[in-house]
Amino acid sequence: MPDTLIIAGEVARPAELAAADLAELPAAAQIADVSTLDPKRSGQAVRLAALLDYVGAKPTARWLTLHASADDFHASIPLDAVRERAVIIYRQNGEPLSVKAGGPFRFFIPDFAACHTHEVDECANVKFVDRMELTAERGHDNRPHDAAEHAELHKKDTE
Ligand SMILES: Nc1nc2c(c(=O)[nH]1)N[C@H]1C(S)=C(S)[C@@H](COP(=O)(O)O)O[C@H]1N2
Ligand SMILES: [Mo]
Repeated sequence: MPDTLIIAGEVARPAELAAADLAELPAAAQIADVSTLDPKRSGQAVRLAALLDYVGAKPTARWLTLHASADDFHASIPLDAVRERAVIIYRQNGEPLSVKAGGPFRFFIPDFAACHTHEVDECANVKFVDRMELTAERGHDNRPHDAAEHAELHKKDTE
């Protein structure tokens, strides 16, 4: 499992960041306790908007693709829909976010739609994100399309 997060594509300054680098982003970028956004979640996060500023996202960046090479899961979402609300959870109790919790980096949209109902749905809360790619056009996305595919995917959670 890679312990860095790559941010690439339509950005002025592509970056590869460790959790310690995220922790050094300014206080305004940090969410000390994610349960304030969603009571079912916990940990420390940084705002997507702060990361976009850090890498210098270009105006040509319209889509954000979240890649988890660990299990070959990918979601591509319109950047404008998540720019100001999505966060990346990267720590819990002072430790790197565990794989069990979707770490080391977990994308999280606080007010997601139900699974497979919308481009920005719960399925886009990608766990084990190792690369975030900004593009002009939609990128790779293999989220489940319907309830049957979704049930099949979640069977893996318990295997
Ligand atoms: N890497 C990765 N991220 C993933 C998935 C996955 O299979 N692999 N499943 C997605 C789906 S379909 C859902 S509904 C949510 C479930 O997150 P939760 O287990 O934290 O509720 O994670 C999403 N993130
Ligand atoms: Mo889902």
